[in-house]
Amino acid sequence: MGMFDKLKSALTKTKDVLRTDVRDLFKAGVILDDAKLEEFFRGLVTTDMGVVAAQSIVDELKAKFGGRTVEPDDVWGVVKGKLKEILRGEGDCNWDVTDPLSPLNLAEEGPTVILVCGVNGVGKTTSIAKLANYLQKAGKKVVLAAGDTFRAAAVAQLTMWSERLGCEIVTKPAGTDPAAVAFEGCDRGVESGADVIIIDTAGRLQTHQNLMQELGKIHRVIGKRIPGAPHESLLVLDATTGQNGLSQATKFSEAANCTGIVLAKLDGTAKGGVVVAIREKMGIPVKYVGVGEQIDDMELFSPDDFVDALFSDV
Ligand SMILES: Nc1nc2c(ncn2[C@@H]2O[C@H](COP(=O)(O)OP(=O)(O)OP(=O)(O)O)[C@@H](O)[C@H]2O)c(=O)[nH]1
Ligand SMILES: [Mg+2]
Repeated sequence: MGMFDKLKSALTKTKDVLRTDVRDLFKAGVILDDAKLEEFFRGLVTTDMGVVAAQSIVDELKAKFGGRTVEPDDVWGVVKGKLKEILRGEGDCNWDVTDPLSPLNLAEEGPTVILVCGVNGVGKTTSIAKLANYLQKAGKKVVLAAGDTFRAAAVAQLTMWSERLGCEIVTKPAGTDPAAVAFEGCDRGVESGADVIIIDTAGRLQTHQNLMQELGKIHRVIGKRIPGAPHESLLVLDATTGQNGLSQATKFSEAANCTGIVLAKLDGTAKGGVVVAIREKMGIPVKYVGVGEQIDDMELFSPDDFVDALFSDV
């Protein structure tokens, strides 16, 4: 399956919401009145894109077509155009869609360090494996650091991925200070001439202040070993939690100075519109989306592809 088809298929559940709710609203020759716009608004909100974005789309439709008969293609053209505009934001996600590494802020010299954090079970470790796979395919030498020392199984999980990927991994016994693992991961990366060091962390709740402080410490320790690092601090969010996941983002962003979001599990949810809400509410761009459990089930986030996939055959 090509990238676009994979994205389309991942968005199936979200597309279903739009398909069943709104397909009949914009038939050729039908007058676009307030009742239809209200129903469309509800359909959009059901995808978890947030009321602000949904309202701005409906407002634009009303201004352009309100009270008139419509051509479906014209309506969808406006909807897609507006969504793309919102998702492009300030233009900070206009990366090269042909290069999966282009969203990453790579170090100019020496290894790039990527710190990965998020709530329990959102998809951090799997996303790290997917990212490492992309990097290795591009010829980069990767070192992983198993900074989730909270659970022994977490080290085993990342070790399994490192073996499958054939990349080096730094591990320490369960209970070790995760900042020490991160430090050693950086050490090892520098010594071995790695291009990228990716540091896993234990899942944590944003409400646990001590764990948030621990994350801040990991971030600081990395910067002590490699000035300017981490170059990327990725927050992984679980798309299936929709907008509820957004409350996590601010606290993590404060603690780990997040530079990008990986939205995992987009394939399992009808709330794919959450990408739009993230864009509207947070200052951090979505850089990658997870579309399955396999190693190559992650895609660079492109506003155009996302919107086109979302509205293909609606
Ligand atoms: N369908 C789907 N499943 C995913 C995706 N990403 C991760 N998963 C699954 O989600 C589960 C949790 O993934 P992990 O990578 O272990 O999550 P984590 O955030 O590291 O979890 P903790 O370390 O326990 O906090 C696993 O079963 C993964 O296979 C995705 O994009 N799509
Ligand atoms: Mg994990």
